[in-house]
Amino acid sequence: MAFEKLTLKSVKVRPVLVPLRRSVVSKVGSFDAWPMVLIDLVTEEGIVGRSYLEPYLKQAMPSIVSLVRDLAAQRVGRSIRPFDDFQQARRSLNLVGYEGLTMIAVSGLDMAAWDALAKASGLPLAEFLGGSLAPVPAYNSNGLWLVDPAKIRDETAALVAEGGFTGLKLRLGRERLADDLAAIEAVRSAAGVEVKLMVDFNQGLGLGDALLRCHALDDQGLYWLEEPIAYDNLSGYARLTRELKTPVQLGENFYGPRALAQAIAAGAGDLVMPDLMRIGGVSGWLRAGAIAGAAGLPMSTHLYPEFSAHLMRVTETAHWLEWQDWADPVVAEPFKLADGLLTIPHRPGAGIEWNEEFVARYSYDN
Ligand code: SMN
Ligand code: MG
Repeated sequence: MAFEKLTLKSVKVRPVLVPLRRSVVSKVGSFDAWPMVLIDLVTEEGIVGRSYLEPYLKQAMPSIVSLVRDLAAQRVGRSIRPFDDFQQARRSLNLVGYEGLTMIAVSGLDMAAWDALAKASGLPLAEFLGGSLAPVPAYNSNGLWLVDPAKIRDETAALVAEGGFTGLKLRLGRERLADDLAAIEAVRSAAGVEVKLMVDFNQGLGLGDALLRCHALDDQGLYWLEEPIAYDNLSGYARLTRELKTPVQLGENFYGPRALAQAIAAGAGDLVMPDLMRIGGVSGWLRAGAIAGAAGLPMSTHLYPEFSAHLMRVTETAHWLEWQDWADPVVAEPFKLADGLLTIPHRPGAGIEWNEEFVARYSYDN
């Protein structure tokens, strides 16, 4: 059934803490369970737009929940218009800054709003945006954290088998270069030399150490070197990008499309990978995608594989989807992968509904 417009009736915002099959051990933190904020935008017409946020930090959840609730409360009784809502929400929080928590809250609501509009039109989000459904190339990012290199061989085999993956992400930045090299060798011996091996330092190095470590790894045939240094050190990224043969990847910490434009202007990377929670949801992604496309930079995704898969289908320079199954426990019908490709389900919207039994089980109040 199609509707002429959707009117916001209420919002439901629920924090959950979802167990992880493999603990995250990285330079940005270690996590055994994954905090998520589930957002339901309920409309007068009966359509419910859904999205989730993954704010990494349990302690950030109360602020995000309250920001999302406050922003939504201001819109009750109004039509859902994502681009207008995006501008108005940002303007209303301008005086505490456009980035950080502000952008996270704006992004979560924006994704749920687009989901609602696509559902109301009866189309999967990719088709609603003017694209088509086709399998999306994905790499597996569900493991290979900063663990003992001796454990990596078995984990690699398991990760490949989870979806016939031809690309894997390995976290690097161990104290000794020799241990990073041992980890790379362990992945290759289990997955074969053809495997596309993305490596992520999670901003763990200063520029001096990054120059040394990345030059030392530059002949390893790695697919990309992700976030070697602090995300906002654009001149440092520009230097690494100029000096290294291996493509430099960044972007999961771009807050809004303008940050992407600034990184491109600075020559700060070869590849970009915005995160929906920080780039500004679907609205922010569409704008970022246009900028990356005009600059000719390949654009990959970060987290949020369900929404991201739809968006890859309308991104000119779409590159790789990062696959994580972390939301699967609370999603009613998790997305499926085979032969390294994610299949977008033929369902209206982004295709996520909640598994209420598990949402109740993992409900979290701090
Ligand atoms: C990452 C994501 C989530 C937690 C830790 C690290 C990482 C990535 O930066 O790119 O997947
Ligand atoms: Mg990363």
